[in-house]
Amino acid sequence: MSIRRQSSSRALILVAVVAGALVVGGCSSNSSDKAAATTTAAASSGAAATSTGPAAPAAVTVEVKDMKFSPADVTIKAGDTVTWKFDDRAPHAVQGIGDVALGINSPIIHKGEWSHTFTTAGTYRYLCPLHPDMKGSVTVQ
Ligand SMILES: [Cu+2]
Repeated sequence: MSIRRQSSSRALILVAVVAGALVVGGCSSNSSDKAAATTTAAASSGAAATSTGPAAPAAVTVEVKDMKFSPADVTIKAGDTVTWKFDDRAPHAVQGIGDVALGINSPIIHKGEWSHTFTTAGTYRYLCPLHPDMKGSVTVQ
């Protein structure tokens, strides 16, 4: 019984001390503490954006082989680059379908690579003009 009473009075003292510290802290340097906290948060979120955000463009490779694009449909983010890797018995090309895909126009390539960077969101369909059954698409988010 006496132990319990003692511990509860200790708890009361502890609460009073913490409350006093909060009041003192609030009075002495409230605005500068807030400013420091805001600066720290901004700095850490900025660092996170640098390491994992959209600043790092990705590269996606589409194989042009066995008379097909593989994978035929890819999804990327704006700013990413798609590289078509041509390695087939026959030469092929990548040609955009429709006005939205006007900039997608590779030369005819037998062995080699051609890249295009997509900066605007949308779905871009393309085909091989030499073999119109060969089709693919790039979806830019
Ligand atoms: Cu072809």
